[in-house]
Amino acid sequence: MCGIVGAVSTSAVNQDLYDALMVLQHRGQDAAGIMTSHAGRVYLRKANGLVKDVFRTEHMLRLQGNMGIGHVRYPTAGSTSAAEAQPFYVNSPYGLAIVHNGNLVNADVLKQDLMQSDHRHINTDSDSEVLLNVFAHELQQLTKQVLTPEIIFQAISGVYQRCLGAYAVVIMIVGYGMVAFRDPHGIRPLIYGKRQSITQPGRMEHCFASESTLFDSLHYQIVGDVKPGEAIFVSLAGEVSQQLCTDRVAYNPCLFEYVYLARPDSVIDKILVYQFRTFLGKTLAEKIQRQFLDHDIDVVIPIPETSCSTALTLAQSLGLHYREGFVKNRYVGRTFIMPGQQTRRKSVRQKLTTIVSEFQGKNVLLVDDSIVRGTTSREIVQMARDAGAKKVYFASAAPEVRYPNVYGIDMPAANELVAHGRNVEQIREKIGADWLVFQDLSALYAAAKQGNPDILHYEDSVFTGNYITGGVTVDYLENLAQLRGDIAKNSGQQLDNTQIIDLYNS
Ligand code: PCP
Repeated sequence: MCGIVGAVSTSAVNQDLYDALMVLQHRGQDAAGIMTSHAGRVYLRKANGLVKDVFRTEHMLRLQGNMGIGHVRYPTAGSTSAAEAQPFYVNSPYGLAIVHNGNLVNADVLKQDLMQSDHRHINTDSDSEVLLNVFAHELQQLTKQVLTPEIIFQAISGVYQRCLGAYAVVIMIVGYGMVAFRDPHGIRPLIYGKRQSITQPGRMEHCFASESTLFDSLHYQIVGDVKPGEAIFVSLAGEVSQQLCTDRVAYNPCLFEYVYLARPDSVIDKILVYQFRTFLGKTLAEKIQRQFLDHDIDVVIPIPETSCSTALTLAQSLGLHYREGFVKNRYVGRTFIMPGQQTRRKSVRQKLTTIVSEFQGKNVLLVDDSIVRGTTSREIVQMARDAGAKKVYFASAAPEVRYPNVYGIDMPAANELVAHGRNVEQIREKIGADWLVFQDLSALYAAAKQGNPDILHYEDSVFTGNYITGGVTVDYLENLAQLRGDIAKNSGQQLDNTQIIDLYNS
């Protein structure tokens, strides 16, 4: 996942885009970028680092114009070099720039087609550059005369025919406006908002973003989610056109957005993330009551921060005390979205410390939103014991994460997932807890249904191994694991076989 934003305004957008990226920082800590457009020129600043470090006053002053796009990167495809930070730009036709959240599963085939048949040069390993060039090619084929929204929508129909995978996208068309669209399954979120212009009364300003939260802080009103397969074009003058650009649509947003990725105050596809997570606390409590009727839990302790809302409801439902036994250092980022296992492990100990009084002599139930690689849970169980806990029980608000993600979450290799090929007892042993309980998938569906009864099926591949877009073969998964797994990320250190085995066993 990454965070994307785009705005067409009546005054300079640079500050709004910066503020929006600050709100989206939890979706990617690796790189950030903004491109704006003014009087037929584009202005770009992108680099590795957090938003606050990438943009200095001198950069902000250079980002001129009333239209612009922004991105925070969480690397799932391509490398982590600054050159692969977004936005990407291509000069023909018109001058196009993209920000993209998601992952194309047929990027390799598309890249070959683009180079051999469409004679387009792709300069990076990023699937977002591929996506931009597919759109550019489709648009080029159609623009014999004046560019109209209809032509743009036709080009997007061409993108839908060629691109498989997850893509929430905003593309800026220099001199014309910007178009936002979402893949035919609506896997990654994209929300549309608008507000009255202060400088030009009667005019509206428009914004697209990965999460709704930023609309609040930037005073936009939410118009709604961009629908799967839909494209919305906003011209420089603020005229809006929208169209469904494919008839092969299904509404299947990613379940993991609600479990972990999104902020709790976001509403995605009409589901309030906070309510989703609190609901999971009730269902988890019911499961604990069913499985461990005579449990001897003294206290419920969340593993901050995502799990807090679930843990509180769980404690209330079980009639137990909720205590904050772990303190999170707010200056350490989200460990899951850090690239590389060694960085993530080190960061857990830097991120969390214990308040000994909350553990000493107690049977504690630790609650986390999910167990992915098991990095956090292993460390945390040990820390609870070191702090004097008598028994350490563990509850995961999500079911076992058993399969790689191919739609933009950094879980590329099945053998890195602690639940892959293991049953609950084996996972319990691996993380060192006294007992372990996972949420059922049906509870996640029930939580989502509370918020939006109209969506019947979600993108749930990390729990089920069912990849809804098609195009995900065994060969694809093996290749992904080799290219993107932790071993590949550590290849700069030339690990030998023994070190690789150590990495997984440690
Ligand atoms: C992530 C999540 C779980 C961890 C990582 C699961 O925490 O909340 O605690 O992944 P693992 O099994 O591979 O360790 P963070 O990314 O630190 O985010 P937050 O503080 O928002 O919960």
